[in-house]
Amino acid sequence: MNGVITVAPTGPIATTADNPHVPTQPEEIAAAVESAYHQGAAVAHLHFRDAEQRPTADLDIARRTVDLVRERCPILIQVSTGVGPAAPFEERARLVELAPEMATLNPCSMSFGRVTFDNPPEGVDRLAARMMELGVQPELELYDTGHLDAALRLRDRGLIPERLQVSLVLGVMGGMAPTAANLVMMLDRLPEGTVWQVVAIGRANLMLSAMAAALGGNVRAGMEDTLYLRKGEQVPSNDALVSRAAGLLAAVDRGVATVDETRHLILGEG
Ligand code: KMH
Ligand code: ZN
Repeated sequence: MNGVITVAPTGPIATTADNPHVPTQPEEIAAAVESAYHQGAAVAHLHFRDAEQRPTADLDIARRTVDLVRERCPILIQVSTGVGPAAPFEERARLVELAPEMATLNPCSMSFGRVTFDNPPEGVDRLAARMMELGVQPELELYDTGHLDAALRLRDRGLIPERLQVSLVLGVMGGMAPTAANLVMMLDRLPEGTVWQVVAIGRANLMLSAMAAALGGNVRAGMEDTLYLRKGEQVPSNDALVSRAAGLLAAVDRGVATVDETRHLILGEG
């Protein structure tokens, strides 16, 4: 089956001081997404930044960024409700009011580097329910084994769709270590039919993305997850990571899913 590439051009942490090519302003993010779309990305996972490059849940900045992306290309939009681990939960949750096609749902609180990433159970329930009301497809971000059980409980209570869409996130300090064994262990536990991708943070990005391509998963690519193509070589643009992901899929005889195919595969449309 063709693999879906999600571009994650900008995360919650890195700024242009870390890599001068990280897009941070709405126009820059929209340009990076359009370019990634032409390299094969079908989904754009979006974080927003204020004028000082700080992660923000400001609805005006978010709306402007989303509008600029939509003007440029028909890529599917996935808004991050993670925003930045230190942003207040209720502000983060409001972003789904933009009614994007998809949004992330982080099911558990955890340490995230040196800060606490707060996802209180009652708030997660409310956010999940609101996403259902708005028709926003949730992607569950699973940073550890128990996060899958939390996602299954949401499903069993009817708060998320029956078929799970998950990101297996490896390499966040406070979550699972980025090892092949951890990925395989998580895959073994996913319910039949789960739509999954790997989000591999840092040095193991290439190895774990290659595993995702080889094992039939979807691939996330972008400067949210790594600022280096390989040791000592900074990423020159998000495109370099997106085209590398397309190359990984091609190497295992898989194609790259188009936006229409992705609408069908993930959103069940058409
Ligand atoms: N920032 C990543 C470690 C989200 O944005 O909601 C995980 C992520 C989750 O992309
Ligand atoms: Zn993110």
